[in-house]
Amino acid sequence: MANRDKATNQLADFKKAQSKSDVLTTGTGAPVGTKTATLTAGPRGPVLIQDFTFTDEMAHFNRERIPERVVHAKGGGAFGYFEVTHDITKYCKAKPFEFVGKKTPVGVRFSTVGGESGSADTARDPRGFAIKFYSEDGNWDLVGNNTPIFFIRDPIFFPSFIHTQKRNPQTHLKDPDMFWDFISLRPETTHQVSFLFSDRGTPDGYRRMNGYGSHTFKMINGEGKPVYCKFVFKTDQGIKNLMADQAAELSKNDPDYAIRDLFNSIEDGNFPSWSVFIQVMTFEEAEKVSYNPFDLTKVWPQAEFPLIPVGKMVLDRNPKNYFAEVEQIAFSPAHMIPGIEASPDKMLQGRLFSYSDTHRHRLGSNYLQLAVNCPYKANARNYQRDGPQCVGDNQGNAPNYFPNSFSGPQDDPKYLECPFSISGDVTRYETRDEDNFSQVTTFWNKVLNQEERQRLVENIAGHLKDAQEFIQKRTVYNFTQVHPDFGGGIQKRLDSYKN
Ligand code: HDE
Repeated sequence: MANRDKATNQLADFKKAQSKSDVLTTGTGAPVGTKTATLTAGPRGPVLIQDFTFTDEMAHFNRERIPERVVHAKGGGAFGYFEVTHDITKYCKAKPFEFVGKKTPVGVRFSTVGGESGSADTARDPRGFAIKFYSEDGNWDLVGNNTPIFFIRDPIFFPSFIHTQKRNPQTHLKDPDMFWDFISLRPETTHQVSFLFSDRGTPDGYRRMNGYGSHTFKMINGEGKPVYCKFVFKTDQGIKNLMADQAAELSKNDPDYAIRDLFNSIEDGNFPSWSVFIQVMTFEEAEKVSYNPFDLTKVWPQAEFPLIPVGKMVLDRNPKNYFAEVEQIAFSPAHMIPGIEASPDKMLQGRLFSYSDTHRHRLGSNYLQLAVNCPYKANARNYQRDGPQCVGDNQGNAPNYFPNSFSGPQDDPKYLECPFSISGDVTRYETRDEDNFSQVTTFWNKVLNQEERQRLVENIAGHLKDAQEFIQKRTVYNFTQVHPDFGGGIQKRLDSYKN
């Protein structure tokens, strides 16, 4: 048959791999006589309640849907490995970086942010870039995006920000007034909004985009010495973006373009890979830099903090079952391992609470026991017991209290976090005017070429035109702080929509 790609051929390939069909059973494993007729009194019914074949399946069917992710609902995943190519043990003792040549299994999920689970994965949106490293010291999750920065720098805005990316509470429609009202009231969003409406806001699938841990993290070496760091994953496939009209076309005609592209590429043996780098800043340097190194709306200029090569990430296995391995995979920035610790970045701090909380809501309190989330290279031993959907032996007959005199799991001071000192009063520090434009000005002047600037202006005006006049004005004002041509270009394009 003409150009049936591997994704389309999945069932034919499944059949080829099966020597014979399994015996059909109920959920209890009892073999089933027929799957084509309910049990009825007489040929015309009624159906007998004792028809367990029917009620067993129907009752499970009624409970198949779990809550979708409140953000990043639409996504695709794959599995593979991270391999060390350069020694960074002088910075970090974490197991995945133990020696050159070491391979650590990974699970990765790419996603959009605002859209529902059935929405288009070619929408203009940041892309989630989440990696689970299954290490011998437990699972480490680096839950990043395809952008090195984010819209806001204080987590308190996150629920409201996400509400503006979703649907109007009455009309249930996407609402440009919501979107641009928030964006223009919080000028710290200017850097990421410029990134979002640039060509990189519509990447061509998941393979041709970079990934960033975005936050500043801490790396601790074997002597207990800490440095600050950032993680960068540069695609080996080369950056490729869709133009706005291509993305709009695909959103209509092939809303699963990115998932299909990733699946087929791996099935065809064309394994996507990323070269992994870190940036390192000492604590002394952090005191001296002219900007807040923990401000998530800012990058660390690579001229000041060059990329240090670390390794390569390769994705060479598709999920066997999407729900089991992609819908259920649960990432959290709080899932850290010895050698990796949090920085004071307020957004990272806010995330440390949120992710496990949302997983307990979506997947239940034993979500870490699900196969795809289980730290299978480590040995989770603790005093957590019971709870719904408890999978496995519930830690068997070991003591369930601590301290104890009966060989229960013991703590070890060598795994203590690296101590750090803190100064300053405890209060609520407003961050609205903490230098919102210097780095996006560099983005406009030095990163974008003239055609890219033109498309950026076009893309913003094409969306902003549907917001109310007073919101347009406030928005244009912010972009004018970046460059008069930026705000002026948007205003000119907005005026042309009125004629
Ligand atoms: Fe998320 N984010 N986030 N986020 N995020 C979630 O957890 C949250 C932020 C990111 O493929 C949620 O499992 C807060 C930045 C990815 O499963 C939730 C804040 C970055 C994914 C959550 C942020 C991300 C999520 C919803 C502001 C890039 C999908 C579903 C403080 C550095 C992971 C879930 C996957 C998912 C909270 C902002 C990346 C609600 C509170 C910044 C890639 O817990």
